[in-house]
Amino acid sequence: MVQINMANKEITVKVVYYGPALSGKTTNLQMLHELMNPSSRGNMVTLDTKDDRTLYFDFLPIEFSTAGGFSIKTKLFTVPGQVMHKSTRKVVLAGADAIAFIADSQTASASANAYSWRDMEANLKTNGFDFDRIPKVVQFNKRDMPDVKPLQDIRNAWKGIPTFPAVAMRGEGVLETYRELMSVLYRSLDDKHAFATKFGLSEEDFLKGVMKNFDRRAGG
Ligand SMILES: Nc1nc2c(ncn2[C@@H]2O[C@H](COP(=O)(O)OP(=O)(O)O)[C@@H](O)[C@H]2O)c(=O)[nH]1
Ligand SMILES: [Mg+2]
Repeated sequence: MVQINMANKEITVKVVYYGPALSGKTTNLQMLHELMNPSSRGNMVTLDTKDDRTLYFDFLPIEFSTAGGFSIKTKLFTVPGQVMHKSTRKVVLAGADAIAFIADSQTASASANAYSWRDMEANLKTNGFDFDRIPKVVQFNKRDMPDVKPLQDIRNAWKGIPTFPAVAMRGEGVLETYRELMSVLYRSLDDKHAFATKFGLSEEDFLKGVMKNFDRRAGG
């Protein structure tokens, strides 16, 4: 759940990468980390899912500032996709301000994607969230694989939710997905907290701040 500290002009948000096992959630975070300016990136925490008795997730903090002097702290998490980690997913998902759903484009993964989407919906609802109102983007990863669902079918099926093709392993589509995620996040926060009118924080400023972290010329 977003935390707003007006005295320090500090905003903290939580973003979750959700999806079935092995769809590329961890890879997305690793690539974001790699694409970031060395000078502005924090440490990524990756915990393996070999022992199913503990809570596991990945965590990547991304911090940026806006022209208006706001400091935005973004906490990125991934959930473990394996069916048995349901309770972990529910905990990680709690308080999410926006979600990137990472689907596996391979036709053989269609039912795993659908299962994970329903699991996400159920988890959000038991956490008391309005599923339709939480900002979401969908990434169709692994476009490099031979037997993938055609992009046109995907776009027809996901009307109303932004979808992005990706080959996360090569970094393709990773930043596009993240930028749109931050854009839908901004609009949802602006709806609830009037960022633009009350705080003078525009979407353009917000996204400029987001993308500054990935401009290697600026940070060195
Ligand atoms: N072919 C292909 N493999 C990928 C791609 N993205 C990730 N992978 C691989 O898929 C496997 C699972 O990725 P991972 O990020 O750990 O999935 P997670 O379970 O969703 O976190 C790893 O072996 C990755 O290298 C991609 O775009 N194409
Ligand atoms: Mg993972």
